[in-house]
Amino acid sequence: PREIFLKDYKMPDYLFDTVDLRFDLGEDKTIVSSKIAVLSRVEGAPCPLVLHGSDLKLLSIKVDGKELKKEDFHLDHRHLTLPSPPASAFILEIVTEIYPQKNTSLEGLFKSSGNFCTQCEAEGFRKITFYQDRPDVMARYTCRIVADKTLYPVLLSNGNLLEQGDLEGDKHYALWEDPFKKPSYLFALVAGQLESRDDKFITCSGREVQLRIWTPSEDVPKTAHAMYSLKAAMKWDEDVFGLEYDLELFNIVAVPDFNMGAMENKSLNIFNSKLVLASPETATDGDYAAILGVIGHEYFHNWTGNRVTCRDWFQLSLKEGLTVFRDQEFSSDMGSRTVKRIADVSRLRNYQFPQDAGPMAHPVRPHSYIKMDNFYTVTVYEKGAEVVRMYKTLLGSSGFRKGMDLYFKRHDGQAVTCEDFFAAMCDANDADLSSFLFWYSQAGTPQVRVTSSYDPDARMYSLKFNQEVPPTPDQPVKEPMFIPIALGLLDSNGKDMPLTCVYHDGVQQTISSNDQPVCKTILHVKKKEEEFVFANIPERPIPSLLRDYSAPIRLDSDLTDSDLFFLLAHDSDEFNRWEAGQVLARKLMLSLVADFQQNKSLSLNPKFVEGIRSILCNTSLDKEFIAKAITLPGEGEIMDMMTVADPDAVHAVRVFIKKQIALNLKEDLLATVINNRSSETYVFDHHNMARRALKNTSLAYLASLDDPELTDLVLHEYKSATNLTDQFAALAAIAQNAGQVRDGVLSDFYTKWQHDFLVVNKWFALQAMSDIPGNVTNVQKLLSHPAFDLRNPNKVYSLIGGFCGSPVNFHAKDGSGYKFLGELVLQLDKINPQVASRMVSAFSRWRRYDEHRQALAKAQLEMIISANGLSDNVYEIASKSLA
Ligand code: HT7
Ligand code: ZN
Repeated sequence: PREIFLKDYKMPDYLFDTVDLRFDLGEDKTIVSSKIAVLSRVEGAPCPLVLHGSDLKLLSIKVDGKELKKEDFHLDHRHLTLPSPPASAFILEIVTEIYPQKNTSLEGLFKSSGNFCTQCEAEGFRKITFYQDRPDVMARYTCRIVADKTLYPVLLSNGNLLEQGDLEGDKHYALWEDPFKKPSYLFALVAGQLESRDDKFITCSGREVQLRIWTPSEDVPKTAHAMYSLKAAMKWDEDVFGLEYDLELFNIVAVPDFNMGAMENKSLNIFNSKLVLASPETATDGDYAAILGVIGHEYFHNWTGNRVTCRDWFQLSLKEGLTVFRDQEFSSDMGSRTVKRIADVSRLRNYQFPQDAGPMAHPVRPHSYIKMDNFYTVTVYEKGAEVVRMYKTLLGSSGFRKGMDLYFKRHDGQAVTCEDFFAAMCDANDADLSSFLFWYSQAGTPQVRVTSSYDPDARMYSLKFNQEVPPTPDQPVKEPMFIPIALGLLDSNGKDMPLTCVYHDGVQQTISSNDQPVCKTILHVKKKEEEFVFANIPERPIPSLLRDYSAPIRLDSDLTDSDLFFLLAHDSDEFNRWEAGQVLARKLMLSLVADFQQNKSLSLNPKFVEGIRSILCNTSLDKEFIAKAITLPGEGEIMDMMTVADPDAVHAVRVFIKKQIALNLKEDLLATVINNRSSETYVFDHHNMARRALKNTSLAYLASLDDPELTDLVLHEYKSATNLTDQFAALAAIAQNAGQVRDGVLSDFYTKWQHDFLVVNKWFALQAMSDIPGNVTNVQKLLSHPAFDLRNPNKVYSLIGGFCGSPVNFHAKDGSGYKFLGELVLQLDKINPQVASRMVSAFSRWRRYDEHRQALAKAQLEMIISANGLSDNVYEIASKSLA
């Protein structure tokens, strides 16, 4: 397979002005006719026009109306080349035949539940027709769709509907025109039996926009929350960024077979059904929140991605990092900012940190790829969002907004780079952020060590920072990063001290004066070693560092346990209160893991239990915050901190602490469950979600004791639940403990929900993720369950992905988990390479485990890589994992 490098980027020699497409959708084949108005960029300098194409049957090709003969073009399995096209503007017409019914890759044009649907990002358009399938080729499109009227009554594409009508032979057509220039990856078509929920939105300038959410008719009642989310997102983008929607129509279509969550095609967003459909009985609070976030995300792409797009795929984070940041801010504004921040940081730590420390580590802007699909990663998305967040931290809200305004003013309608975004931020604020660009080019999570000292006589408090950016594949040596550290200093009453001035590099910087006290500042840490000395500090403070997690780094400080307990109780930065508890928990878990490995008996520090009790019983705290604060760090997070990851020890320790907490706080937990039971009607708002989160977290603690009385309580919660959040939480609580009760409830749940594929997927995932020893056999059995289908990505992610997320069973010492995955990756690769390569990623950190496990996992990777006909997708991940 060929590797593509950022350094080799070249502007296209040909530009396309307009593209007129016609689709004749048939039962066994589809004919795609395209008519492209081509403009030569370098007039008079003849050069070949190379079009991408994959799995296409070429029927005809014409230049300026004249059919080309075989010798006038060259065709291989990836390209169609015209060696000497006309030197000035010309019309290129191409007709191809494709087979959407056989397309199980879910890329290009495919069928999902009987409906036609497209997915063109990143390079799927080339599976539809020959084209310069790259984001810097932007053109205006029309799309005529012709199809059977009974089978496909609804025909949709981007932009505005120009015409529609009947044709002979029970066929009909629709003609769509998108007035905005777009790259091919934003093209979309949907044809099928769908019905819509309709609504409208009046924009800030008074224009009316028709909103339609399309699903199979029986699902329309489940689209109310998606519609609410869409309208909220449209309003938010106007209020916060001054960005107004630009067409009269906005369509969303939900499909059950989709490789990712959703796709932001211009005015025709296509969504995985699980991110559209929700009712209180069939979706959890987590699903409701995910729908809000993803509907927002795809809508926000209309400006950050569509109006201003990426020059090349290396710049993916330009649109994705920025749009994730925007959806995070939107969700924060719609709920609790702290809780959302905690959830986002946990995601970063649990998924992105391990990627940044493994063989697939890559910068936010990668330097190379074999298959672009493999770079839709937590690094590009979540770390990319943190990079955008740092601009806001450094420039302030209004500075950030000025930068965004300038970005749109300069680049509307263009395909640009991360430097263009950076330049807009700097220029709008007259700021010099030069070394900040390393965040785009250097992989690896910076490790920052902070040491403090206090001089009571001089009333000076010093913080010394030392940063290390670890080596990553192809990047052994790194430059220091520009790290914004938000900080406050707490006095002995737990109050923030006023910060007046700080000495840095021998230069005194004023922070605030007496009449306008400031208690928080942002330190700009740019060198490998750097000291900041605060003046006028009356007593030894307790520092609250990296407030609101102001940079995506691993921070290590000289705070003692008692400092951490103090911060947990008093920090005015709620994120850092949670963080203090997590640091304590991580330290505790690591020391118990060491005890476990040395066969010492485990005992839990009573101060830790008391800390949890004081949070649990603190009525002044937000309930969702409490739920987060009493939840222990995940097993992956702890393993990630060990030299040799030991899944069994980490699991045993986490279970031990959970049970100890449950035992010691049983009465408080019981009271929490009883006092926070849900009302009859389900309401999706912060207050009610927070109650449910706290009640269900407490319930899980209690259930861990596997005590018959408590099991009865959990069963009661299961049976009396009036919404899926409570019912599924009770089911999950019971499912922790093997036995008849578990089996009975799992089968009851399936019987109840077998007609709803989205709920059944949760049922698969719950069983797949189970820590019950030897669970691989159960998961193996579930592969042949009538509701399972290897061709549906959601089912694969639930069952196979879920299983790989259970450290004890996936990493079982006998290698059964690895063997299970190895065999499945090869089966899946024949069906859907994108999904297969996501699954094979579970092997990528095999070197983190003991030698015995390493050998077993490596053998599976070697078996995979030596298989015949392996896709480029799986090859890239497997080969990089073995390198
Ligand atoms: N921009 C979208 C990316 C996407 C995608 C990429 C590769 C293969 C399939 C895909 N489906 C959607 C989604 C987003 O981030 O908004
Ligand atoms: Zn996106």
